[in-house]
Amino acid sequence: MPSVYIVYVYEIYNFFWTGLGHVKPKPALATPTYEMRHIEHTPLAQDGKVLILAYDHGLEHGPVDFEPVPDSADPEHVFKLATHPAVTGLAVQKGVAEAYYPEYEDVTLLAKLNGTSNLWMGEPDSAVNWSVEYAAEVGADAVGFTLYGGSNREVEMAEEFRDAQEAAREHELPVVMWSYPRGQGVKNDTKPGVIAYAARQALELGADVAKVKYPGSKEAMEEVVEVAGPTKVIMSGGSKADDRAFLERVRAVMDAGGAGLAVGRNVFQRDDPEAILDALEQVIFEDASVDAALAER
Ligand code: FBP
Repeated sequence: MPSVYIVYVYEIYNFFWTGLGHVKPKPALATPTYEMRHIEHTPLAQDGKVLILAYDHGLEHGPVDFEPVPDSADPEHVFKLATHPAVTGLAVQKGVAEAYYPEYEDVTLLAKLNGTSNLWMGEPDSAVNWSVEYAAEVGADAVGFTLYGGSNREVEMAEEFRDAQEAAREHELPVVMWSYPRGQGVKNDTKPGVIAYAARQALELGADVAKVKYPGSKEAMEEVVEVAGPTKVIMSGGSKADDRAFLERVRAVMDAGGAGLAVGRNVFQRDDPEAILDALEQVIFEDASVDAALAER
């Protein structure tokens, strides 16, 4: 029978079946393929969990972020921290990767492809500073890209992301989106609905991991994780908080089904950064409570 008739027969059957109050069965969704291939089988995830040490602050915020612990201005100090077993990737810009990564090839290198200084006063935007091809040549195991949804520059940024994401697929590199709504279209970038939108945008545009701000509660984070589908959701560390408050946020993210954390200042602005990495290892990878993680120290 020609296939067109088969379709007619199927549609007529459905018309009567659903007309009788039956729910039309939905075709099973195919298993997401890129997610599985690019994250689970790359060093960026361990047991499906992610702990990225972010160190692009020298560009994004300037040396002021290194003042609390002056040693942190030295990239070597942070590359050494990235050898902690809990760290699944170190996010740096091109110049830092070129200068230091060759000595630390055991570190999983996440090439942060775009970034802009705090000296820029225009609508939120981020210059693409290196290509995926060049990052792969330097040794990158993953790439990262900021998208400012709601900025007047969103369209151009999304187009730049498209090029990077497709090149990353060719190189089989997982893609992390720093999904930060801000700019003229965004009144409040910490509203749960805005953060959920940011996570969804990461899924829609093809990111494997969405790095988003904490939406304020475990319940709100559950919604964020839900709408991101197969895209893993990780929390952005934020400015330095005390140990308990910080770990409680991380615990809430994990309890909400999040995959982990990308953190900078809450590690390298501490006098004992290894101690907080130990605690994060417990909470993220060993499912420990905050009390248990703090008691270990
Ligand atoms: P923190 O954990 O220090 O917040 O770092 C995460 C990060 O996304 C960095 O990669 C980036 O430099 C910084 O935050 C950008 O912060 P913001 O744009 O919110 O000032």
